[in-house]
Amino acid sequence: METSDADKLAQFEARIARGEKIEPGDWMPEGYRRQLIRMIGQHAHSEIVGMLPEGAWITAAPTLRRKLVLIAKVQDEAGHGQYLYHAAETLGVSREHMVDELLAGKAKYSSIFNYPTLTWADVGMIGWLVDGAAIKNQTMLAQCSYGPYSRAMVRICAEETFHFKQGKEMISIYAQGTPLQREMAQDALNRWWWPSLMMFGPHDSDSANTPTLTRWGIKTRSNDELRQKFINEMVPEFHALDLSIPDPDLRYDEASGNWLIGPIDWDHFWQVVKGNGPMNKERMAARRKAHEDGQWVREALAAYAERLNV
Ligand code: BYC
Repeated sequence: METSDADKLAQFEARIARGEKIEPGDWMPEGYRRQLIRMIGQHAHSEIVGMLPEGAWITAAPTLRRKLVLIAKVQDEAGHGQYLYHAAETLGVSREHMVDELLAGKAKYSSIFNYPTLTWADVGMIGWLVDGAAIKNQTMLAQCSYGPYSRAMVRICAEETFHFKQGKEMISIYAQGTPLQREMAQDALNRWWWPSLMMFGPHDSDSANTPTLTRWGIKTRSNDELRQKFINEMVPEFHALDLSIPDPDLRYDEASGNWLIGPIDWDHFWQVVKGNGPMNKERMAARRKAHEDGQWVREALAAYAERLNV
Protein backbone atom coordinates (compact mmCIF):
# COMPACT_ATOMS: atom_id res chain seq x y z
CA MET A 1 0.00 0.00 0.00
CA GLU A 2 1.28 3.50 -0.90
CA THR A 3 2.26 5.72 2.00
CA SER A 4 0.08 8.82 1.96
CA ASP A 5 1.58 12.32 2.11
CA ALA A 6 0.10 12.70 5.61
CA ASP A 7 1.97 9.56 6.73
CA LYS A 8 5.16 10.77 5.09
CA LEU A 9 4.82 14.11 6.85
CA ALA A 10 4.25 12.38 10.20
CA GLN A 11 7.35 10.21 9.66
CA PHE A 12 9.37 13.25 8.57
CA GLU A 13 8.34 15.21 11.67
CA ALA A 14 9.06 12.20 13.91
CA ARG A 15 12.59 12.03 12.48
CA ILE A 16 13.11 15.71 13.28
CA ALA A 17 11.73 15.21 16.79
CA ARG A 18 14.26 12.37 17.29
CA GLY A 19 17.04 14.79 16.27
CA GLU A 20 17.83 12.97 13.01
CA LYS A 21 19.23 14.95 10.10
CA ILE A 22 17.23 15.15 6.88
CA GLU A 23 19.48 14.37 3.92
CA PRO A 24 19.15 15.39 0.23
CA GLY A 25 17.49 12.24 -1.16
CA ASP A 26 15.00 11.96 1.72
CA TRP A 27 11.31 12.76 1.43
CA MET A 28 10.56 16.28 2.64
CA PRO A 29 7.52 18.54 2.44
CA GLU A 30 7.64 21.12 -0.34
CA GLY A 31 7.41 23.92 2.26
CA TYR A 32 10.56 22.65 3.99
CA ARG A 33 12.45 22.55 0.70
CA ARG A 34 11.23 26.05 -0.26
CA GLN A 35 12.15 27.57 3.12
CA LEU A 36 15.62 26.05 3.00
CA ILE A 37 16.27 27.22 -0.56
CA ARG A 38 15.16 30.73 0.43
CA MET A 39 17.24 30.86 3.58
CA ILE A 40 20.40 29.09 2.38
CA GLY A 41 20.29 31.10 -0.87
CA GLN A 42 20.03 34.39 1.06
CA HIS A 43 22.79 33.24 3.35
CA ALA A 44 25.09 32.39 0.42
CA HIS A 45 24.40 35.77 -1.22
CA SER A 46 25.15 37.50 2.10
CA GLU A 47 28.57 35.89 2.27
CA ILE A 48 29.40 36.97 -1.28
CA VAL A 49 28.01 40.52 -1.05
CA GLY A 50 29.56 40.67 2.43
CA MET A 51 33.03 40.53 0.88
CA LEU A 52 32.56 44.02 -0.55
CA PRO A 53 32.53 46.36 2.50
CA GLU A 54 35.74 44.94 3.98
CA GLY A 55 37.29 44.07 0.62
CA ALA A 56 37.33 47.82 -0.14
CA TRP A 57 40.03 48.23 2.54
CA ILE A 58 42.48 45.54 1.38
CA THR A 59 44.63 47.99 -0.58
CA ALA A 60 44.58 50.50 2.30
CA ALA A 61 45.36 48.17 5.23
CA PRO A 62 47.78 49.97 7.58
CA THR A 63 50.33 47.12 7.94
CA LEU A 64 51.31 43.98 6.07
CA ARG A 65 50.01 41.81 8.94
CA ARG A 66 46.62 43.51 8.86
CA LYS A 67 46.50 43.18 5.08
CA LEU A 68 47.25 39.44 5.20
CA VAL A 69 44.59 38.85 7.85
CA LEU A 70 42.01 40.86 5.93
CA ILE A 71 42.72 39.09 2.64
CA ALA A 72 42.35 35.73 4.39
CA LYS A 73 39.08 36.83 6.02
CA VAL A 74 37.53 38.08 2.79
CA GLN A 75 38.65 34.88 1.04
CA ASP A 76 37.00 32.86 3.83
CA GLU A 77 33.70 34.63 3.11
CA ALA A 78 33.95 33.58 -0.55
CA GLY A 79 34.48 30.00 0.64
CA HIS A 80 31.39 30.25 2.86
CA GLY A 81 29.38 31.34 -0.17
CA GLN A 82 30.64 28.26 -2.04
CA TYR A 83 29.66 25.80 0.70
CA LEU A 84 26.25 27.40 0.99
CA TYR A 85 25.48 27.44 -2.74
CA HIS A 86 26.43 23.75 -2.79
CA ALA A 87 24.19 23.06 0.22
CA ALA A 88 21.28 24.79 -1.55
CA GLU A 89 21.97 22.86 -4.77
CA THR A 90 21.31 19.60 -2.92
CA LEU A 91 17.68 20.79 -2.75
CA GLY A 92 17.34 20.85 -6.54
CA VAL A 93 18.03 24.50 -7.34
CA SER A 94 20.99 25.54 -9.48
CA ARG A 95 23.58 28.09 -8.46
CA GLU A 96 22.98 29.89 -11.79
CA HIS A 97 19.33 30.32 -10.88
CA MET A 98 20.16 31.60 -7.37
CA VAL A 99 22.69 34.09 -8.73
CA ASP A 100 20.23 35.25 -11.41
CA GLU A 101 17.64 35.86 -8.69
CA LEU A 102 20.13 37.94 -6.71
CA LEU A 103 21.19 40.00 -9.71
CA ALA A 104 17.55 40.55 -10.71
CA GLY A 105 16.87 41.92 -7.21
CA LYS A 106 14.47 39.04 -6.41
CA ALA A 107 16.59 37.29 -3.77
CA LYS A 108 17.57 39.01 -0.54
CA TYR A 109 20.91 39.23 1.24
CA SER A 110 21.65 40.52 4.73
CA SER A 111 20.78 44.18 5.35
CA ILE A 112 24.10 44.69 7.14
CA PHE A 113 26.12 44.81 3.93
CA ASN A 114 24.37 47.93 2.66
CA TYR A 115 26.39 50.32 4.81
CA PRO A 116 29.66 52.02 3.83
CA THR A 117 33.00 51.26 5.47
CA LEU A 118 34.18 54.82 6.11
CA THR A 119 37.33 54.23 8.17
CA TRP A 120 39.78 51.41 8.87
CA ALA A 121 38.15 50.90 12.30
CA ASP A 122 35.03 49.68 10.45
CA VAL A 123 36.99 46.59 9.43
CA GLY A 124 37.58 45.74 13.10
CA MET A 125 34.01 46.59 14.06
CA ILE A 126 32.61 44.35 11.31
CA GLY A 127 34.79 41.48 12.52
CA TRP A 128 33.68 41.92 16.11
CA LEU A 129 30.06 42.97 15.80
CA VAL A 130 28.91 41.60 12.44
CA ASP A 131 30.75 38.29 12.59
CA GLY A 132 29.75 38.13 16.27
CA ALA A 133 26.06 38.50 15.38
CA ALA A 134 26.47 36.00 12.54
CA ILE A 135 28.05 33.43 14.88
CA LYS A 136 25.13 33.69 17.31
CA ASN A 137 22.71 32.85 14.52
CA GLN A 138 24.92 30.28 12.81
CA THR A 139 25.76 28.32 15.94
CA MET A 140 22.03 27.70 16.13
CA LEU A 141 21.90 26.78 12.42
CA ALA A 142 24.72 24.25 12.95
CA GLN A 143 22.08 22.27 14.91
CA CYS A 144 19.42 22.59 12.21
CA SER A 145 17.56 19.60 10.83
CA TYR A 146 18.95 19.72 7.27
CA GLY A 147 22.25 17.80 7.13
CA PRO A 148 24.12 19.74 4.41
CA TYR A 149 23.24 23.14 5.92
CA SER A 150 24.14 22.10 9.46
CA ARG A 151 27.48 20.60 8.37
CA ALA A 152 28.38 23.72 6.33
CA MET A 153 27.66 25.78 9.45
CA VAL A 154 30.10 23.82 11.62
CA ARG A 155 33.03 24.83 9.45
CA ILE A 156 31.74 28.34 8.82
CA CYS A 157 31.34 28.97 12.55
CA ALA A 158 34.92 27.88 13.21
CA GLU A 159 36.17 30.39 10.64
CA GLU A 160 33.82 33.14 11.81
CA THR A 161 35.13 32.70 15.34
CA PHE A 162 38.57 33.55 14.03
CA HIS A 163 37.12 36.64 12.28
CA PHE A 164 35.40 37.67 15.49
CA LYS A 165 38.65 37.41 17.44
CA GLN A 166 40.66 39.46 14.97
CA GLY A 167 37.97 42.18 15.02
CA LYS A 168 37.89 42.18 18.81
CA GLU A 169 41.68 42.38 18.95
CA MET A 170 41.71 45.39 16.60
CA ILE A 171 39.00 47.34 18.40
CA SER A 172 40.50 46.55 21.81
CA ILE A 173 43.84 47.97 20.68
CA TYR A 174 42.30 51.08 19.09
CA ALA A 175 40.04 51.74 22.09
CA GLN A 176 43.14 51.86 24.29
CA GLY A 177 45.29 53.65 21.70
CA THR A 178 45.72 57.29 20.66
CA PRO A 179 42.81 59.74 20.99
CA LEU A 180 42.25 59.49 17.23
CA GLN A 181 42.18 55.68 17.34
CA ARG A 182 39.67 55.78 20.22
CA GLU A 183 37.55 58.23 18.29
CA MET A 184 37.58 55.95 15.23
CA ALA A 185 36.58 52.94 17.34
CA GLN A 186 33.70 54.86 18.97
CA ASP A 187 32.54 56.26 15.62
CA ALA A 188 32.54 52.77 14.10
CA LEU A 189 30.51 51.45 17.06
CA ASN A 190 28.05 54.34 16.68
CA ARG A 191 27.42 53.45 13.04
CA TRP A 192 27.44 49.63 13.24
CA TRP A 193 25.59 48.96 16.52
CA TRP A 194 22.00 49.29 15.33
CA PRO A 195 22.49 47.67 11.90
CA SER A 196 24.10 44.68 13.70
CA LEU A 197 21.03 44.27 15.89
CA MET A 198 18.85 44.41 12.76
CA MET A 199 20.78 41.47 11.28
CA PHE A 200 18.73 39.14 13.50
CA GLY A 201 15.59 40.06 11.59
CA PRO A 202 12.27 41.59 12.70
CA HIS A 203 10.78 41.09 16.15
CA ASP A 204 9.28 37.63 16.63
CA SER A 205 5.76 39.05 16.34
CA ASP A 206 6.59 40.23 12.78
CA SER A 207 8.71 37.27 11.73
CA ALA A 208 6.49 35.50 9.21
CA ASN A 209 8.85 32.58 8.58
CA THR A 210 9.73 31.67 12.17
CA PRO A 211 6.74 29.39 12.92
CA THR A 212 7.46 27.14 9.90
CA LEU A 213 11.21 27.20 10.45
CA THR A 214 10.77 26.30 14.11
CA ARG A 215 8.24 23.56 13.42
CA TRP A 216 10.75 21.81 11.15
CA GLY A 217 13.85 22.31 13.24
CA ILE A 218 15.57 24.82 10.97
CA LYS A 219 15.48 27.53 13.62
CA THR A 220 15.68 26.48 17.25
CA ARG A 221 15.89 30.03 18.66
CA SER A 222 13.81 33.05 17.66
CA ASN A 223 15.15 36.32 16.20
CA ASP A 224 14.55 38.17 19.50
CA GLU A 225 16.09 35.44 21.64
CA LEU A 226 19.32 35.47 19.64
CA ARG A 227 19.40 39.28 19.49
CA GLN A 228 19.03 39.51 23.28
CA LYS A 229 21.77 36.95 23.86
CA PHE A 230 24.07 38.95 21.57
CA ILE A 231 23.27 42.26 23.32
CA ASN A 232 23.89 40.71 26.75
CA GLU A 233 27.31 39.50 25.66
CA MET A 234 28.42 42.59 23.75
CA VAL A 235 27.38 45.42 26.07
CA PRO A 236 29.79 44.50 28.93
CA GLU A 237 32.60 43.99 26.40
CA PHE A 238 32.24 47.53 25.02
CA HIS A 239 31.78 49.01 28.48
CA ALA A 240 34.99 47.32 29.60
CA LEU A 241 36.78 49.29 26.87
CA ASP A 242 34.99 52.47 27.95
CA LEU A 243 33.19 52.66 24.60
CA SER A 244 29.61 53.84 24.81
CA ILE A 245 26.67 52.11 23.16
CA PRO A 246 24.71 54.61 21.02
CA ASP A 247 21.41 54.00 22.80
CA PRO A 248 20.16 56.50 25.43
CA ASP A 249 17.55 53.96 26.61
CA LEU A 250 20.00 51.13 27.24
CA ARG A 251 19.64 49.80 30.79
CA TYR A 252 20.35 46.67 32.78
CA ASP A 253 17.28 44.86 34.06
CA GLU A 254 18.12 43.08 37.31
CA ALA A 255 15.00 40.93 37.24
CA SER A 256 15.66 39.32 33.85
CA GLY A 257 19.44 39.74 33.78
CA ASN A 258 19.06 41.36 30.34
CA TRP A 259 20.43 44.55 28.89
CA LEU A 260 17.31 46.25 27.52
CA ILE A 261 17.60 48.44 24.43
CA GLY A 262 15.53 51.33 23.07
CA PRO A 263 13.26 50.90 20.02
CA ILE A 264 14.81 49.62 16.79
CA ASP A 265 14.08 51.77 13.72
CA TRP A 266 12.22 49.15 11.69
CA ASP A 267 11.16 51.62 9.00
CA HIS A 268 14.83 52.13 8.25
CA PHE A 269 15.43 48.36 8.30
CA TRP A 270 12.67 47.66 5.76
CA GLN A 271 13.90 50.46 3.52
CA VAL A 272 17.34 48.81 3.49
CA VAL A 273 15.82 45.37 2.85
CA LYS A 274 13.77 46.81 -0.05
CA GLY A 275 16.91 48.15 -1.75
CA ASN A 276 16.96 51.74 -0.49
CA GLY A 277 19.82 51.53 2.02
CA PRO A 278 22.94 53.70 1.82
CA MET A 279 24.91 51.23 -0.36
CA ASN A 280 22.37 48.84 -1.95
CA LYS A 281 22.81 50.19 -5.46
CA GLU A 282 26.62 50.13 -5.27
CA ARG A 283 26.63 46.58 -3.88
CA MET A 284 24.39 45.24 -6.62
CA ALA A 285 26.33 47.14 -9.31
CA ALA A 286 29.57 45.56 -8.02
CA ARG A 287 28.04 42.06 -8.09
CA ARG A 288 26.67 42.58 -11.63
CA LYS A 289 30.05 43.79 -12.85
CA ALA A 290 31.81 40.80 -11.24
CA HIS A 291 29.29 38.49 -12.89
CA GLU A 292 29.82 40.07 -16.32
CA ASP A 293 33.60 40.06 -15.91
CA GLY A 294 33.45 36.35 -15.03
CA GLN A 295 31.43 35.40 -18.13
CA TRP A 296 34.52 34.28 -20.08
CA VAL A 297 35.61 32.03 -17.20
CA ARG A 298 32.21 30.32 -17.10
CA GLU A 299 32.28 29.90 -20.89
CA ALA A 300 35.81 28.48 -20.81
CA LEU A 301 34.86 26.02 -18.06
CA ALA A 302 31.74 24.94 -19.93
CA ALA A 303 33.75 24.40 -23.13
CA TYR A 304 36.38 22.41 -21.22
CA ALA A 305 33.73 20.26 -19.54
CA GLU A 306 32.12 19.63 -22.94
CA ARG A 307 35.47 18.52 -24.34
CA LEU A 308 35.99 16.14 -21.44
CA ASN A 309 32.38 15.06 -21.85
CA VAL A 310 31.57 15.60 -18.15
N1 BYC B 1 18.45 41.36 6.06
O1 BYC B 1 10.39 35.99 8.81
P1 BYC B 1 11.72 36.58 9.07
C1 BYC B 1 28.33 36.90 7.41
C2 BYC B 1 13.81 39.23 5.74
S1 BYC B 1 26.98 36.71 6.38
C3 BYC B 1 17.67 41.18 4.98
O2 BYC B 1 12.16 36.76 10.48
P2 BYC B 1 13.64 34.50 8.75
C4 BYC B 1 29.45 37.75 6.98
C5 BYC B 1 13.57 37.74 5.65
O3 BYC B 1 14.38 37.16 4.66
C6 BYC B 1 25.82 35.78 7.35
N2 BYC B 1 16.46 40.58 5.03
O4 BYC B 1 12.82 35.75 8.25
C7 BYC B 1 29.79 37.84 5.66
C8 BYC B 1 12.09 37.69 5.34
O5 BYC B 1 11.86 37.96 3.97
P3 BYC B 1 11.43 36.77 2.92
C9 BYC B 1 24.42 36.27 7.21
C10 BYC B 1 16.05 40.13 6.24
O6 BYC B 1 14.26 33.88 7.56
C11 BYC B 1 30.80 38.72 5.26
C12 BYC B 1 11.55 38.88 6.10
O7 BYC B 1 12.63 39.75 6.33
N3 BYC B 1 23.59 35.37 7.96
O8 BYC B 1 28.34 36.36 8.46
O9 BYC B 1 12.79 33.66 9.65
C13 BYC B 1 31.48 39.48 6.21
C14 BYC B 1 10.88 38.50 7.40
O10 BYC B 1 11.85 37.99 8.33
C15 BYC B 1 16.81 40.27 7.39
C16 BYC B 1 22.52 34.72 7.42
O11 BYC B 1 22.21 34.90 6.27
C17 BYC B 1 18.06 40.93 7.29
N4 BYC B 1 18.85 41.13 8.33
O12 BYC B 1 14.78 35.11 9.70
C18 BYC B 1 31.15 39.36 7.55
C19 BYC B 1 21.80 33.75 8.33
N5 BYC B 1 16.13 39.75 8.43
O13 BYC B 1 12.67 35.91 2.74
C20 BYC B 1 30.14 38.49 7.96
C21 BYC B 1 20.72 32.93 7.66
C22 BYC B 1 14.97 39.29 7.94
O14 BYC B 1 10.32 36.01 3.56
N6 BYC B 1 19.44 33.53 7.76
N7 BYC B 1 14.92 39.54 6.62
O15 BYC B 1 11.06 37.53 1.67
C23 BYC B 1 18.66 33.52 8.88
O16 BYC B 1 19.03 32.99 9.91
C24 BYC B 1 17.28 34.11 8.81
O17 BYC B 1 16.91 34.19 7.44
C25 BYC B 1 17.15 35.52 9.46
C26 BYC B 1 15.71 36.04 9.23
C27 BYC B 1 17.40 35.41 10.94
C28 BYC B 1 18.10 36.53 8.84
